[in-house]
Amino acid sequence: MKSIKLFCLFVLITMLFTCGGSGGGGGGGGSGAITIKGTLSGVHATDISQATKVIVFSAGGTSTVADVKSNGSFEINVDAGTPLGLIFAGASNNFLGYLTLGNGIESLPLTNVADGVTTIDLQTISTSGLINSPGHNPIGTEISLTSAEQTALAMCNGMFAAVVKNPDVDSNGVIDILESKFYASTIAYGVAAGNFGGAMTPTVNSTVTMDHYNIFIRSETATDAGGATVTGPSGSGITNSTCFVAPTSIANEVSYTIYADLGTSPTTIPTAGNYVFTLANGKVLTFSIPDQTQISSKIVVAIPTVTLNGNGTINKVNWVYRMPNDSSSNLTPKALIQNIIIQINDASFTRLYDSPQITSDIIEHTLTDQTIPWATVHNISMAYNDVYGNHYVVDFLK
Ligand SMILES: [Ca+2]
Repeated sequence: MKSIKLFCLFVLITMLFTCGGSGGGGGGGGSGAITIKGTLSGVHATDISQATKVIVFSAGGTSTVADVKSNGSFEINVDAGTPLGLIFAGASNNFLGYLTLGNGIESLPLTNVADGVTTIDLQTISTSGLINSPGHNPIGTEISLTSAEQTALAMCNGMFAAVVKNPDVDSNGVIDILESKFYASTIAYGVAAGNFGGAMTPTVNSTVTMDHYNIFIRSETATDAGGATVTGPSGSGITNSTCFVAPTSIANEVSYTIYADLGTSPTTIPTAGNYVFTLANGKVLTFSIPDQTQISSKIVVAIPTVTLNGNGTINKVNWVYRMPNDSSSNLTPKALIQNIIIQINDASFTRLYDSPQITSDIIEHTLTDQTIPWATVHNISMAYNDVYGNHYVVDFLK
């Protein structure tokens, strides 16, 4: 299986070059403007009364700031189409708390907003420590998500949620966005998801095999580019490991990767806990990676169906997105997915075909090269980015 690992690594690095870092802007609007509003209250009124600003930000680092009025109410205008974290700041730009929608969804997933919605009123927001819960939860009303989509979203928003819960990644007491900094982390998985077994649609394993992972961090501060080491939590197998400087096409963006240079990771999923990156300039960035032990059943898989021409060459590939253990969970692509690339390889892992990057609203691709014999195909990789900028290379053997 080592050859598959190395192959998947190559795919990941290829995607980095293609995508320009770790997901960039997180998809992008086009779904219209929305006003988010609410009123702060709750048992921790003393703390929350100190809130002077409400901030929303995307996994790509775009942000909007609005004032909290003296009566605790706020309104902030955002673009739909991208998940957003929502946090509160005090007068000294200190972090006071974040909005949760419950069940592990620590962001406003504005990727599948119902038609005609222009306002989401969170109503009275109750506070417990740093956790803020809306009086009105928009999931299921203004935001359309099935139960399966909520489960998948909770899994894939974990890395972004870690920054929502700790938006002062450099630990200097000031929310990074409010000091013109942005740090983010994403994850990439190589996944062995099933076999075609002679059919034109593969059989999907109910729990897929996580083959390896890479963790990416990125900074929008150019002076962070001098190199980095990382130490993970106990059991991670990562101690003072040198990070690989990952390519990015975004100006001033610095990206580091764990394990891109080694070709494999010490465990198939990262151990939950704090990963402390020490940069050559002395800066220390702490990212908390959430529990990944459910990923093999809660990951989204893109399942291809291949259609041949009369002469045995591949005509087109269609696909659906679903969870491995729930064949009925036909997921709405735009709720979870940014884009996908289809990669077809022969037995020596020579690339036979690369699709262009395909946006989530498209689930069929007719090959621009109609001369590839199905008989020579060894595997198909459905390599997609989720709406939080995480990467997944979902591999099916023939
Ligand atoms: Ca900071």
